[in-house]
Amino acid sequence: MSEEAPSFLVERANGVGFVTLNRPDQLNAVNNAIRSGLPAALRELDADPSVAVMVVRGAPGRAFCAGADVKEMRAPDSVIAERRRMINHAWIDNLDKLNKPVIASIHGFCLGGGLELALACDIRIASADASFGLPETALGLIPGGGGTQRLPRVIGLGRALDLMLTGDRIKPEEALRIGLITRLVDTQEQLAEETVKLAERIAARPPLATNAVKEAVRSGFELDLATGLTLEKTLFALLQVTEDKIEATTAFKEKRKPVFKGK
Ligand code: CO8
Repeated sequence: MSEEAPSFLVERANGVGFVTLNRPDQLNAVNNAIRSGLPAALRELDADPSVAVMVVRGAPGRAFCAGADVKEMRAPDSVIAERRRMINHAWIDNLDKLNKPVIASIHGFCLGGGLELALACDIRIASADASFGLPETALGLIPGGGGTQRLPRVIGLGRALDLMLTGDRIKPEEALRIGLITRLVDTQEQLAEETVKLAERIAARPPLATNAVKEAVRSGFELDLATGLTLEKTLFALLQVTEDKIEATTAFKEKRKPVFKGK
């Protein structure tokens, strides 16, 4: 792979937007081009009416993503400036602002910032060659892309602390068992196929309802139960008057396939 090759690729097909990390020789480690470009690419797909679901994946090879590019790491001039930079350029946090669902399609190494990126996605599917870990303490660091916060929310406090304090890598069967991923297939080829099938299946559903589910669950997770239930009711009420809801119930009565417009 020449240095001129783009660090990530963006494609669209059948209602699905794909962002592919494209540094396979460096195990798709996150460089500045990815850090600055990937959030904007996802935002663009999120705003594109032809796209209903997004997929983040790694170019074929040995990794989804082996984390931040360790070779680019430099000691900052000032810790105050570094803290400010980390907060202002929290690129993975941008995924929290996306309305449409994002699927992380994971093969090979999924480490450090790579796992943190996957944790910011809504569904994680992996192939049997995947391995997961947050090795940052071995570098004298802590996960800085949301791992300390999102991992406990996904797999629970005890398991998250175990993974972060040991830096241990876990296999996909274990990741499936503890809920870090929700789908597991055998090969990278199957992963590519199953990811597309899954994304297209979700993309075929009424998009306003899909996005509302994402909002209800993600926002509600940070709220107390009563406020979350109110949010759910508000979104439910809003959906009641959409053309897609009327089409879905009419099609059910008429025993035909509904045609959704995203309105
Ligand atoms: N950064 C830069 N280059 C990398 C990285 C990386 N994270 N990982 C692998 N590479 C490169 C190697 O340098 C090597 O390049 P080259 O052939 O030019 O020497 C190539 O990829 C292949 O790697 P290896 O030869 O090391 O392959 P091995 O099979 O021997 O080992 C491992 C694979 C175990 C994955 C090993 O490469 C490794 O330990 N990599 C580092 C993993 C790591 O520590 N990741 C965490 C980084 S810190 C982090 O992510 C903090 C996130 C903070 C904010 C969020 C931003 C993303």
